[in-house]
Amino acid sequence: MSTSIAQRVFKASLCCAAVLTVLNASAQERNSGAVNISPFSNSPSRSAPAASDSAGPFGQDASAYTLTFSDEFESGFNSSVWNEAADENYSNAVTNFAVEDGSLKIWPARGRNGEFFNRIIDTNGKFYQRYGYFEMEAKLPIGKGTWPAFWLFNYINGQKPEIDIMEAYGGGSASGWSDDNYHPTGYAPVVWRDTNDRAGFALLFGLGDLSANYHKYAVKWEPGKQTFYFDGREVYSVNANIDHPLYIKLDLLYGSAAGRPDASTPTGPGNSFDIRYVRAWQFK
Ligand SMILES: [Ca+2]
Repeated sequence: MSTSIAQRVFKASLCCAAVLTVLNASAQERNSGAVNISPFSNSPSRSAPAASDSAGPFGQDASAYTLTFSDEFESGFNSSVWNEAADENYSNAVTNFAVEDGSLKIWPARGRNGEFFNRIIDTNGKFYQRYGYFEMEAKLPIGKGTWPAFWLFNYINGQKPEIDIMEAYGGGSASGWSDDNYHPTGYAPVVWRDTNDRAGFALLFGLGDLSANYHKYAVKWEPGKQTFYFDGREVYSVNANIDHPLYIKLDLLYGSAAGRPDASTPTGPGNSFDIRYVRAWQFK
Protein backbone atom coordinates (compact mmCIF):
# COMPACT_ATOMS: atom_id res chain seq x y z
CA MET A 1 0.00 0.00 0.00
CA SER A 2 1.31 3.43 -0.86
CA THR A 3 2.61 5.85 1.70
CA SER A 4 -0.14 8.31 0.94
CA ILE A 5 -2.83 5.74 1.58
CA ALA A 6 -1.09 4.64 4.75
CA GLN A 7 -1.02 8.22 5.92
CA ARG A 8 -4.73 8.63 5.28
CA VAL A 9 -5.37 5.47 7.22
CA PHE A 10 -3.31 6.81 10.08
CA LYS A 11 -5.20 10.08 10.17
CA ALA A 12 -8.46 8.24 10.25
CA SER A 13 -7.30 6.01 13.04
CA LEU A 14 -6.06 8.92 15.08
CA CYS A 15 -9.45 10.49 14.71
CA CYS A 16 -11.19 7.40 16.00
CA ALA A 17 -9.01 6.29 18.80
CA ALA A 18 -8.07 9.61 20.29
CA VAL A 19 -10.57 12.31 19.70
CA LEU A 20 -13.70 10.27 19.72
CA THR A 21 -12.80 7.63 22.24
CA VAL A 22 -11.55 9.79 25.01
CA LEU A 23 -11.58 13.48 24.45
CA ASN A 24 -15.15 13.74 23.25
CA ALA A 25 -16.59 10.99 25.36
CA SER A 26 -18.93 12.47 27.90
CA ALA A 27 -18.15 12.12 31.59
CA GLN A 28 -21.13 9.82 31.86
CA GLU A 29 -19.81 7.61 29.09
CA ARG A 30 -16.38 7.51 30.64
CA ASN A 31 -17.78 6.68 34.02
CA SER A 32 -20.04 4.00 32.67
CA GLY A 33 -17.08 2.48 30.89
CA ALA A 34 -14.70 2.56 33.83
CA VAL A 35 -14.01 -0.85 35.26
CA ASN A 36 -11.83 -1.36 38.32
CA ILE A 37 -10.50 -4.89 38.03
CA SER A 38 -8.17 -4.80 40.98
CA PRO A 39 -7.07 -6.61 43.06
CA PHE A 40 -5.52 -8.71 40.39
CA SER A 41 -2.71 -10.65 41.98
CA ASN A 42 -4.85 -13.64 42.99
CA SER A 43 -6.39 -14.28 39.60
CA PRO A 44 -6.08 -18.04 38.95
CA SER A 45 -5.82 -17.49 35.20
CA ARG A 46 -2.43 -15.84 35.60
CA SER A 47 -0.84 -19.13 36.48
CA ALA A 48 -2.73 -21.25 33.97
CA PRO A 49 -0.21 -23.52 32.26
CA ALA A 50 0.19 -23.37 28.50
CA ALA A 51 0.81 -26.58 26.55
CA SER A 52 3.58 -24.78 24.74
CA ASP A 53 4.42 -21.17 24.15
CA SER A 54 2.23 -20.58 21.14
CA ALA A 55 0.09 -23.72 20.99
CA GLY A 56 -2.94 -21.73 21.97
CA PRO A 57 -3.96 -18.40 23.44
CA PHE A 58 -2.98 -17.94 27.07
CA GLY A 59 -5.62 -19.43 29.35
CA GLN A 60 -7.68 -20.83 26.45
CA ASP A 61 -8.24 -24.39 25.23
CA ALA A 62 -5.46 -24.78 22.65
CA SER A 63 -7.35 -27.53 20.81
CA ALA A 64 -9.89 -24.94 19.63
CA TYR A 65 -7.29 -22.85 17.79
CA THR A 66 -4.85 -22.91 14.88
CA LEU A 67 -1.88 -20.52 14.98
CA THR A 68 -2.01 -18.20 11.96
CA PHE A 69 0.50 -15.50 12.85
CA SER A 70 3.43 -15.32 15.22
CA ASP A 71 6.33 -12.95 15.59
CA GLU A 72 8.36 -13.72 18.68
CA PHE A 73 10.82 -10.91 17.85
CA GLU A 74 13.81 -13.18 18.33
CA SER A 75 15.60 -12.62 15.02
CA GLY A 76 15.37 -9.09 13.74
CA PHE A 77 12.67 -6.96 12.18
CA ASN A 78 10.68 -9.03 9.71
CA SER A 79 9.69 -6.67 6.91
CA SER A 80 7.85 -9.44 5.10
CA VAL A 81 5.06 -9.15 7.67
CA TRP A 82 5.53 -5.67 9.19
CA ASN A 83 5.56 -2.20 7.71
CA GLU A 84 7.29 0.65 9.45
CA ALA A 85 5.67 4.02 9.19
CA ALA A 86 5.59 7.32 10.98
CA ASP A 87 3.09 10.12 11.05
CA GLU A 88 2.20 12.68 8.41
CA ASN A 89 5.58 14.34 8.81
CA TYR A 90 7.58 11.27 7.88
CA SER A 91 10.64 13.31 6.92
CA ASN A 92 10.96 14.24 10.60
CA ALA A 93 11.17 10.65 11.78
CA VAL A 94 14.27 8.91 13.03
CA THR A 95 14.61 5.20 13.72
CA ASN A 96 13.05 4.73 17.14
CA PHE A 97 12.42 1.00 17.08
CA ALA A 98 14.46 -2.17 17.06
CA VAL A 99 14.15 -5.89 17.56
CA GLU A 100 16.57 -6.78 20.33
CA ASP A 101 16.71 -8.89 23.47
CA GLY A 102 13.72 -10.91 22.25
CA SER A 103 11.43 -7.92 21.89
CA LEU A 104 10.24 -5.34 19.43
CA LYS A 105 10.98 -2.05 21.19
CA ILE A 106 9.44 1.26 20.19
CA TRP A 107 10.63 4.24 22.22
CA PRO A 108 9.80 7.92 22.49
CA ALA A 109 12.19 9.96 20.38
CA ARG A 110 12.48 13.44 19.00
CA GLY A 111 12.68 13.72 15.25
CA ARG A 112 14.96 15.78 13.09
CA ASN A 113 13.06 18.97 13.91
CA GLY A 114 13.17 18.29 17.64
CA GLU A 115 9.51 17.29 17.89
CA PHE A 116 8.12 13.95 18.99
CA PHE A 117 6.68 11.95 16.10
CA ASN A 118 4.31 9.00 15.94
CA ARG A 119 5.65 5.54 15.13
CA ILE A 120 3.49 2.82 13.61
CA ILE A 121 4.39 -0.81 12.93
CA ASP A 122 1.59 -2.64 11.09
CA THR A 123 0.74 -5.56 8.79
CA ASN A 124 -1.31 -3.55 6.29
CA GLY A 125 -1.09 -5.30 2.94
CA LYS A 126 0.76 -8.25 4.49
CA PHE A 127 -1.49 -9.94 7.04
CA TYR A 128 -5.21 -9.68 7.59
CA GLN A 129 -7.58 -11.86 9.53
CA ARG A 130 -11.29 -11.93 10.25
CA TYR A 131 -12.24 -13.41 13.63
CA GLY A 132 -9.97 -15.47 15.86
CA TYR A 133 -7.77 -14.63 18.81
CA PHE A 134 -5.05 -11.96 18.93
CA GLU A 135 -2.53 -11.69 21.78
CA MET A 136 0.45 -9.50 22.64
CA GLU A 137 2.78 -9.66 25.61
CA ALA A 138 4.29 -6.28 26.42
CA LYS A 139 5.51 -3.70 28.89
CA LEU A 140 4.40 -0.12 28.37
CA PRO A 141 6.46 3.07 28.35
CA ILE A 142 6.04 5.81 30.92
CA GLY A 143 5.95 9.57 30.55
CA LYS A 144 3.72 12.52 29.87
CA GLY A 145 1.99 12.27 26.52
CA THR A 146 2.88 8.69 25.64
CA TRP A 147 0.12 6.64 24.04
CA PRO A 148 1.04 3.05 23.14
CA ALA A 149 -1.52 0.83 21.44
CA PHE A 150 -2.14 -2.65 20.03
CA TRP A 151 -5.09 -2.79 17.70
CA LEU A 152 -6.78 -4.22 14.61
CA PHE A 153 -7.89 -1.94 11.84
CA ASN A 154 -8.81 -1.65 8.19
CA TYR A 155 -10.03 0.93 5.73
CA ILE A 156 -12.25 -1.17 3.53
CA ASN A 157 -15.31 -0.55 1.36
CA GLY A 158 -15.56 2.97 2.74
CA GLN A 159 -15.60 1.76 6.34
CA LYS A 160 -12.99 1.96 9.10
CA PRO A 161 -13.72 -0.87 11.52
CA GLU A 162 -11.39 -0.97 14.51
CA ILE A 163 -10.78 -3.20 17.51
CA ASP A 164 -8.46 -1.59 20.05
CA ILE A 165 -7.10 -4.42 22.20
CA MET A 166 -4.95 -2.12 24.30
CA GLU A 167 -4.55 1.62 24.27
CA ALA A 168 -2.93 3.28 27.26
CA TYR A 169 -3.86 6.92 27.20
CA GLY A 170 -1.79 8.14 30.12
CA GLY A 171 -2.84 11.27 31.92
CA GLY A 172 -1.81 11.49 35.54
CA SER A 173 -3.59 10.15 38.58
CA ALA A 174 -6.74 12.23 38.16
CA SER A 175 -7.34 10.75 34.73
CA GLY A 176 -7.57 7.14 35.89
CA TRP A 177 -5.03 6.08 33.27
CA SER A 178 -1.78 6.49 35.20
CA ASP A 179 -0.20 7.52 38.46
CA ASP A 180 1.20 10.91 39.38
CA ASN A 181 4.49 10.08 37.71
CA TYR A 182 2.85 9.02 34.44
CA HIS A 183 3.41 5.33 34.94
CA PRO A 184 0.48 3.62 33.19
CA THR A 185 -1.92 1.90 35.59
CA GLY A 186 -4.87 1.43 33.24
CA TYR A 187 -5.75 0.86 29.61
CA ALA A 188 -8.79 0.62 27.40
CA PRO A 189 -10.20 -1.86 24.96
CA VAL A 190 -12.42 -0.11 22.41
CA VAL A 191 -14.53 -1.28 19.45
CA TRP A 192 -15.53 0.91 16.50
CA ARG A 193 -17.93 -0.31 13.81
CA ASP A 194 -16.87 2.70 11.75
CA THR A 195 -15.69 6.26 12.24
CA ASN A 196 -18.16 7.97 14.59
CA ASP A 197 -19.79 4.65 15.41
CA ARG A 198 -18.31 3.43 18.64
CA ALA A 199 -19.69 0.13 19.88
CA GLY A 200 -17.91 -0.11 23.22
CA PHE A 201 -15.25 1.39 25.46
CA ALA A 202 -13.94 0.50 28.91
CA LEU A 203 -11.18 2.08 30.95
CA LEU A 204 -9.68 -0.78 32.95
CA PHE A 205 -7.82 0.60 35.92
CA GLY A 206 -6.20 -0.51 39.15
CA LEU A 207 -3.78 -2.80 37.30
CA GLY A 208 -0.56 -1.69 38.95
CA ASP A 209 2.33 -0.23 37.02
CA LEU A 210 2.00 -1.60 33.48
CA SER A 211 5.53 -0.42 32.68
CA ALA A 212 7.05 -2.59 35.41
CA ASN A 213 6.15 -6.05 34.11
CA TYR A 214 5.11 -7.87 30.96
CA HIS A 215 1.40 -8.54 30.58
CA LYS A 216 -0.71 -10.31 27.99
CA TYR A 217 -3.32 -8.22 26.18
CA ALA A 218 -5.75 -10.11 24.00
CA VAL A 219 -9.08 -10.26 22.22
CA LYS A 220 -11.26 -13.16 21.17
CA TRP A 221 -13.10 -11.90 18.11
CA GLU A 222 -16.17 -13.92 17.21
CA PRO A 223 -19.03 -13.09 14.84
CA GLY A 224 -21.00 -10.39 16.63
CA LYS A 225 -18.83 -10.42 19.76
CA GLN A 226 -15.43 -9.23 20.99
CA THR A 227 -14.14 -10.48 24.36
CA PHE A 228 -11.03 -8.87 25.87
CA TYR A 229 -8.49 -10.55 28.14
CA PHE A 230 -5.74 -9.30 30.44
CA ASP A 231 -3.25 -12.02 31.41
CA GLY A 232 -5.81 -14.59 30.41
CA ARG A 233 -8.59 -13.09 32.50
CA GLU A 234 -11.75 -11.89 30.76
CA VAL A 235 -12.10 -8.18 31.52
CA TYR A 236 -14.62 -6.76 29.03
CA SER A 237 -16.81 -7.72 26.11
CA VAL A 238 -18.71 -5.95 23.35
CA ASN A 239 -21.42 -7.27 21.05
CA ALA A 240 -20.67 -5.59 17.73
CA ASN A 241 -20.87 -6.88 14.20
CA ILE A 242 -17.31 -6.44 12.92
CA ASP A 243 -16.97 -8.73 9.91
CA HIS A 244 -14.19 -7.27 7.75
CA PRO A 245 -10.66 -8.68 7.74
CA LEU A 246 -8.41 -6.43 9.80
CA TYR A 247 -4.66 -5.95 10.01
CA ILE A 248 -2.51 -5.65 13.14
CA LYS A 249 -1.15 -2.32 14.36
CA LEU A 250 1.44 -1.60 17.05
CA ASP A 251 2.19 2.02 17.63
CA LEU A 252 3.52 4.66 19.93
CA LEU A 253 1.62 7.87 19.43
CA TYR A 254 1.45 11.06 21.48
CA GLY A 255 -1.17 13.40 22.81
CA SER A 256 -2.64 11.29 25.57
CA ALA A 257 -4.94 12.48 28.33
CA ALA A 258 -1.88 14.32 29.68
CA GLY A 259 -1.45 16.25 26.46
CA ARG A 260 1.74 16.42 24.46
CA PRO A 261 5.04 14.98 25.68
CA ASP A 262 7.61 17.43 26.97
CA ALA A 263 11.09 17.60 28.47
CA SER A 264 9.95 15.33 31.31
CA THR A 265 9.08 12.48 28.92
CA PRO A 266 11.87 9.87 28.95
CA THR A 267 13.25 9.13 25.49
CA GLY A 268 15.37 6.28 24.19
CA PRO A 269 15.30 2.48 24.24
CA GLY A 270 15.23 2.34 28.05
CA ASN A 271 11.64 3.59 27.98
CA SER A 272 10.22 1.35 25.29
CA PHE A 273 6.85 -0.05 24.40
CA ASP A 274 8.51 -3.47 24.77
CA ILE A 275 6.66 -6.22 22.89
CA ARG A 276 7.80 -9.78 23.50
CA TYR A 277 5.53 -11.31 20.89
CA VAL A 278 2.41 -10.90 18.80
CA ARG A 279 0.37 -13.99 17.93
CA ALA A 280 -2.91 -14.69 16.19
CA TRP A 281 -4.99 -17.84 15.92
CA GLN A 282 -8.04 -18.83 13.95
CA PHE A 283 -10.87 -20.89 15.36
CA LYS A 284 -10.85 -24.53 14.27
CA1 LIG B 1 10.24 -12.67 22.21
